[in-house]
Amino acid sequence: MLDSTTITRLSNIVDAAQSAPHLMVKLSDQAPGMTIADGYAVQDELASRWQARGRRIVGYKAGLTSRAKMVQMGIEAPVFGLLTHDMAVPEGAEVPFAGLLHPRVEAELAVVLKAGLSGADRSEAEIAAAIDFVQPALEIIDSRYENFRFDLPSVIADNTSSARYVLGGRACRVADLDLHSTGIVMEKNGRLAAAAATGAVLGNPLRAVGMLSAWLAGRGRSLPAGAVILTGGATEALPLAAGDVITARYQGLGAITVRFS
Ligand code: OOG
Ligand code: MG
Repeated sequence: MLDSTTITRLSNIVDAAQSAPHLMVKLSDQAPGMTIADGYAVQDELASRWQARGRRIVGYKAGLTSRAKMVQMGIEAPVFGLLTHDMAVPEGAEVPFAGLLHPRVEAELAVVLKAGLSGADRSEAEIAAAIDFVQPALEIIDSRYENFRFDLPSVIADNTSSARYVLGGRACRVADLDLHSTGIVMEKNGRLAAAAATGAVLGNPLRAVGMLSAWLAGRGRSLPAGAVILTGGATEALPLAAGDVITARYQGLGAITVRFS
């Protein structure tokens, strides 16, 4: 693992690129030998800094959990990041394009927990029992790396490209849904742009919650009640331009629309 002086140096680079958004060179090019664990060490350091600045951590996101996303990014392993209160955009609000670098949008299923969840090997029933409701979500990702090109340690250090997210549509109980085959259609400026079923995410997006719980357990942590979890894009992410209107329609769960001003 990299020494703590190097983790601090890398954290300073990412912190600057996220705070006053600008593109940076792939972190692993600036620290040869950087590992996945080093990427999470940078993410942890940034999380402490955010909290010291009054940003509240409200949940987690899983990324690269669908084949479409893995193929798009050329990375074959899921990643985990943090959600803060100020990344949330209310449904129906306009998202200012200013302050974003080269954003993309993903249609995801969001999960909100009513009970804590801990440990590895949680069954689907145990995961479902901890869930308050699931709801459609759009995640706006905005890698701070040039051309959205990165490797695993670098994207993890950049909090897995997170920028904004919107929860919308209808909140539903897990028991009322078939999370293997719920359809999702994404429209860009009124035209079909991508489509998938929720099962594109690990066969059932609840598995992303189980993986997240297992990953946290390996670090002596757990998911608290109330946590919001984004389970990962079901289709490839769509590039955005100022003026775009994105609508994601979820079978039985309503629709979310976001407008980029
Ligand atoms: C990494 C984040 C991926 C998802 O839902 O798969 C992600 C990226 O593609 O920049 O959020
Ligand atoms: Mg995502």
